[in-house]
Amino acid sequence: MTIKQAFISDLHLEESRPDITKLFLDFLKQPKVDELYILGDFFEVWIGDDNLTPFNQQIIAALHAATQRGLKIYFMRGNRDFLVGKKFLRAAGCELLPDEYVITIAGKPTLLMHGDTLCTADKAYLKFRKKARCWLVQKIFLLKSLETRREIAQRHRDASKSHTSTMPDYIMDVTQAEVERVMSKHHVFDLIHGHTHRPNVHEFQMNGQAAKRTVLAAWHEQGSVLICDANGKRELLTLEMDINNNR
Ligand SMILES: [Mn+2]
Repeated sequence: MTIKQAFISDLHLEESRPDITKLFLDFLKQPKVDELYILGDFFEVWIGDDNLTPFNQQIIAALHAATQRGLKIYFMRGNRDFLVGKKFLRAAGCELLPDEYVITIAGKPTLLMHGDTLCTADKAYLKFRKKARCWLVQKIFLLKSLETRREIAQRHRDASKSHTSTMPDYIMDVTQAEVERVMSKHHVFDLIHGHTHRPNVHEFQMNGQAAKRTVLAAWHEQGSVLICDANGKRELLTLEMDINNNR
């Protein structure tokens, strides 16, 4: 049996972008793949599994329905949806992946990541990340009312936007040394990640071997799905926005 694997990241799904939501839901109805890997920032923001807005429920129901039809869905957390928890995963039928996970694509071990931890020049973000990923900090946050959580999340997003816009370009991209450190640690020469919104395939030499880093595209103006088949063929599927379905 030939297995087809699809990789997406940085959809940043939110209520105010029904165009992107529709692209994803339409893709999910007939994905034509066996496994779907969501590599983080699937949601623009996730303030807790108990935030069951009609929008979130619609997404959960669609994911669940797709898994019922036989699609395996793997979910890796990003820097926007790191609070995705067990309740969401169970309801959506998705399996959680750790922040660094090696799978086999066409016989080759390939490392999957969201990509935020590769941007080691952004010290301010890494400091925030350390705090935000602490279980106690998360527990205290999740005890707050949904309204308070929504306000805090909005403040963080505003601060993050102004931080990102004032930082030089190279700081917001990955650090090559960190890429090679993590790849070496996992003994892989293939890496797929998102986060930077700089879709590309970077080929380089590592420990005397050819190595490859594939960066997935964000879903701002169109949808983007990397599809890999068992023979090593890779195809980039672009999903065009329906112009009649305006924002
Ligand atoms: Mn990200």
